[in-house]
Amino acid sequence: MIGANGQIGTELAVALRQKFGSENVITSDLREPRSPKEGEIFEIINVLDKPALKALFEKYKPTQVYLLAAMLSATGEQYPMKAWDLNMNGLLNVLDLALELGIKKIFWPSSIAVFGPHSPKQNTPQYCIMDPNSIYGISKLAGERLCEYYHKKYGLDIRSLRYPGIISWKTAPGGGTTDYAVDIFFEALKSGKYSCFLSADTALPMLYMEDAVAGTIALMDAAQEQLTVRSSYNLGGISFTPAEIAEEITKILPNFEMSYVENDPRQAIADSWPASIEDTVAQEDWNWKPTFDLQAMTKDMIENLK
Ligand code: AKB
Repeated sequence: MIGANGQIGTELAVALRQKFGSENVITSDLREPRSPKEGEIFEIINVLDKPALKALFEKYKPTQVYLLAAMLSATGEQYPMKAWDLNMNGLLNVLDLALELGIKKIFWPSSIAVFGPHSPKQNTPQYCIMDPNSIYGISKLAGERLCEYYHKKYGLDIRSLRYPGIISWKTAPGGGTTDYAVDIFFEALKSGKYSCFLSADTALPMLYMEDAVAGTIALMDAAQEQLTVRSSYNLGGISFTPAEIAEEITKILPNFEMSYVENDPRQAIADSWPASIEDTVAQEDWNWKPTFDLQAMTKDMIENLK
């Protein structure tokens, strides 16, 4: 797993270690994890350093690679060329080395950021107009096209999900537009209030980490012939606005106060994204079914963060 110290990697790695055994999962990132555990194999790697990545693959001979290293939407707007470089060349390095070294299976995350202002806003379908206008979304859409291309042209077994905003309590996300929906829980418990950088009525698709991890593993376990999408699968979970999540938190923490900051650059990114996602193709192909709604997620987040 490359980019294993991030929000998704941290929890996906735990699930993969449980499934395959610690000795069979190699995690890697630019820096050491904050709390390395005994018996876990970790390597420092920069996915843009192709010779070092090749040496790593030759050392461990992985059968599957999870490429999670990426720059997200908000940070991407601050460093557009760095985001493009990491998101595109990181993927190309892995795809090329997979072909060269015969690595069997790749997981690469895409995002709801592949959609844009002319995509249908509600229940955005698998196939529709896609005109992303953030560098992150543009890189993810280009990446999806590359994944499908490498699958069709070279037979590479690459699988991908269009993650919505992922909500979790173990590791905070960093640099995304959907991050408010995680920050809000930390602040609600710490200070009893939260100042939100998105407007009260900005609905966005979100998913609880437990569902995201289960969905990722289900996709990776699915038989090849079940999969009809080789770009990236739509993955819907919960759709809610800042006002709705604040209301849900208030049911458990009655003194919680929410305020809103205007003119944050992340608002424009959020406004260009879907409010909700339609994911029947994932349901039909590999039985995707999320289990957490807004209420269950809020309860679980607060219980665990406490
Ligand atoms: C972001 O906000 O950039 C990410 C995403 C939706 O891909 N969480």
